[in-house]
Amino acid sequence: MQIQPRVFSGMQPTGSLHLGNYLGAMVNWIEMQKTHDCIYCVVDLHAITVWQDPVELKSAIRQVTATYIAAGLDPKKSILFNQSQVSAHAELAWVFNCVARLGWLNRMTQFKEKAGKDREQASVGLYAYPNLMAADILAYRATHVPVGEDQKQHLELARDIAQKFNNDFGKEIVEHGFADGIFFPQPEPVITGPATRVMSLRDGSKKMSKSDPSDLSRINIMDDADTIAKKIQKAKTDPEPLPADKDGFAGRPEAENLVGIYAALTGEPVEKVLGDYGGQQFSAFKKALAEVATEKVGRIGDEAKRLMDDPAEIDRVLADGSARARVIAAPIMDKVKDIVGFVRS
Ligand code: AQP
Repeated sequence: MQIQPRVFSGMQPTGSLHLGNYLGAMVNWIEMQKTHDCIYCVVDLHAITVWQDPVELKSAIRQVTATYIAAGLDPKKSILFNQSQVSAHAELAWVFNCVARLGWLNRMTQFKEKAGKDREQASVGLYAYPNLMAADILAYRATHVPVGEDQKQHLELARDIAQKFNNDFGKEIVEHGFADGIFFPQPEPVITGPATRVMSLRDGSKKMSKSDPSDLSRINIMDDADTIAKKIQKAKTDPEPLPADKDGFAGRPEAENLVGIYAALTGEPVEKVLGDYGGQQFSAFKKALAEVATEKVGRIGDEAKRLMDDPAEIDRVLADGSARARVIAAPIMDKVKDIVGFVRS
């Protein structure tokens, strides 16, 4: 049971995926399929850490799966599945609830942001979310985790949990045949590309997010061409023309964000975009941005909508992916139980 390079990542079915999810994470997922064994999950257990309407949740799970496939994830090559169908995630999360320390979770900034002022009313699941995320990754002993910048702190916590498990059970890990005393690897975050943190179109200091109450703040993959163009046209900017170089972004987060999105969508360096548009007004640039966004996002959205017409086929993909995920996770979970000291009969 050697540790081998393996990629794991996931998205929450808490609404339609947006440009931030795509550029921050999914572009790297698609690329890593070429070189690695990849497991991509629709993390429905994470979704219910805040209230989800059950009918909408079912639909969102299928929609996220359709978007994965439409964007270029190949269900024959990579494993695509929804988290709740593989019990190892919840089982290992419980073990990690007992490994992670309260002090570690207290430092998590995402919980503070999502719980807001009314912390007492937040679910226990929202608080323990990073432990479940560590379990998602380590149930497959995954080594690489492509995510956006906002997940960096959770990844560090997953590494701490892996390390503490290895330390706490060092003797047992060796007794169960892992001579170097390492059962869980230290998963590496893969946070690369020109758009690791895509910001809201309405406020350049906030990340683009599914849960932002304003739909104008994000470009959803499912948006039609007119809606995308309208959102870009209404995107917040400042009265100055576009800067000629990156230094000119100082104090102008909205300009930096729109140029970053354009660069990520076209594959051009930011310097080249500024070379072409520096000194021009936003109106001309927004027109060009709307064109590339409509072309790229529209194509993925159209294909996802087509796939959504056949929900039985999506469910079949999820069933197949879940079966393949269980084959990897079950023996790892058995070993965890042996190491921790549970009786298995
Ligand atoms: N704005 C973003 N820029 C770059 N990457 C982003 N990601 C999310 N927003 C951005 C990355 O997308 C992956 C999946 O995210 P998630 O669905 O698990 O939830 P999230 O990070 O909490 O994203 P949202 O859209 O803000 O959802 P809600 O509003 O439901 O919380 C992750 O790799 C994330 O880094």
